[in-house]
Amino acid sequence: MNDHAIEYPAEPWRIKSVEPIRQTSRSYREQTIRQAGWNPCLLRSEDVYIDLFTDSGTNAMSDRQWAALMTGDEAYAGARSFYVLEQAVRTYYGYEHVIPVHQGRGGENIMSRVLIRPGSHIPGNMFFPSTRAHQELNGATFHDVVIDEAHDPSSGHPFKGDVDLAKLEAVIGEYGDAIPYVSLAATVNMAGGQPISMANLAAVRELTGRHGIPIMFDTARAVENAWFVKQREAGWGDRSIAEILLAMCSFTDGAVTSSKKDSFANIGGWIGLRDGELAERARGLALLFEGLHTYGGMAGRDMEAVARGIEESVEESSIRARVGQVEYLGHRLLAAGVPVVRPIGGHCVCIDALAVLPLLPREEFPGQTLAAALYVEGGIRGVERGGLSAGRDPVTGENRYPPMELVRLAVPRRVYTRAHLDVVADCVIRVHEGRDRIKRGLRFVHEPSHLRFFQARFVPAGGNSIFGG
Ligand code: P70
Repeated sequence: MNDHAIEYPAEPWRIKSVEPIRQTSRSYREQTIRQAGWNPCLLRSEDVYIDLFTDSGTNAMSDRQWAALMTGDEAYAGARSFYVLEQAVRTYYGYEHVIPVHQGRGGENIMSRVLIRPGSHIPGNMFFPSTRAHQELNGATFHDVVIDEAHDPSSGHPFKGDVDLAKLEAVIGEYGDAIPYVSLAATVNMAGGQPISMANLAAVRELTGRHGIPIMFDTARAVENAWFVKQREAGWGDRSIAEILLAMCSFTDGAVTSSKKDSFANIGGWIGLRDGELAERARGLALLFEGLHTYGGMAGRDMEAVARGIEESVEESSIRARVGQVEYLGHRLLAAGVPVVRPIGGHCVCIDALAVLPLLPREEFPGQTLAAALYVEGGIRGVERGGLSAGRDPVTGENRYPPMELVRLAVPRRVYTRAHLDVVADCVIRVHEGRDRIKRGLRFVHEPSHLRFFQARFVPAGGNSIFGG
């Protein structure tokens, strides 16, 4: 067990600007979730009390980031703000070539188009929906090579994002030349925000190096990963977060980053590469899909905000309080016997929906059902991370049911207070205690073909409501 940080630091900031939120009645929420097709994603945000749908783009920017917005250079070509962003990425992540994109998936699109050919195979430490969708759109097959513990919500393994080297070696043995790169994430979102260790990164680098296979890194939450390395991995406790981040990236050949996570920005992202020739090809595609290679779909002011956010993200007091807040929520739920993924992750607490609703068949989407129930109970919005998010197999068309069926409560950075998290914990605990009332799940009335969880609509499979008598 890794409950090393059961001390919850106070936030290293004070609040300068506030935004009202409102609580609604249960009957109002029953009506709104019905209108939203039982999909919390389709709710209006003003109908949500505490919004833990995502930590992406929902963070509070600092006064310095807001000030930086005013310094944005909006020149079409060669904006000063681009060079500010480029310098920040080079300094903190170490990639020589920096290509701005409008957000992470814009980078995934370009990276996938540049590197993948039909028939490619891509091993990775667990899938992420948008990452895998772009890989598959370009004709690749994804292979999950994460350690088994990552799929076990109750395993307390400190680095559930680690690659199983034997699994990776087997995929390399089978597909060799058809592997354009290994796709690594830090931290692993779908495992519940679980980190990859420095030792494992080094071992993957050594193995792929022998076969000449590059590593592409998803660094959306790499600062959170660096924090866990500092806390949990021998030899790294005395190193700064900035040093650890740079060391992590040094094992990789390139990165795609959504700046909407670690970097506190409301929009933005970038591709980082070491190879000049690859970067030139990526720039060419950025022109087509994002914008000129010195803004890539971002306004100059956004690039300023991201650059400033990168600097703030590696401040130790900042990352300590951020992860501490998530751990606070997780430990309150654990103490009340709610089954959540352990150890508590860097950006979210994930409820094990299969353990809460063991009688619901997977086809009725227990995770989505539980997410809807949390909203009805307390106006709390989480997101399903299970069968619905996994989508259908592109070849067979069958539903994919990953081993874990979770409801993710992602905590935006610098947005909610501990009192809000207590409200969330109390709500989840009440739903858990009354779980026997949830007798049936949901069935589709509208199923989109890509990233279906965002826009799917449902009706209760058992008739009028998910709540039986
Ligand atoms: C979330 C968001 C985005 C994300 C990510 C990782 C590890 C890339 C991206 C894409 C939003 C989201 C996106 C797709 C499906 C569900 C949720 N994660 N890599 O809430 O970045 O959003 O900027 O295009 O977590 O986890 P972007």
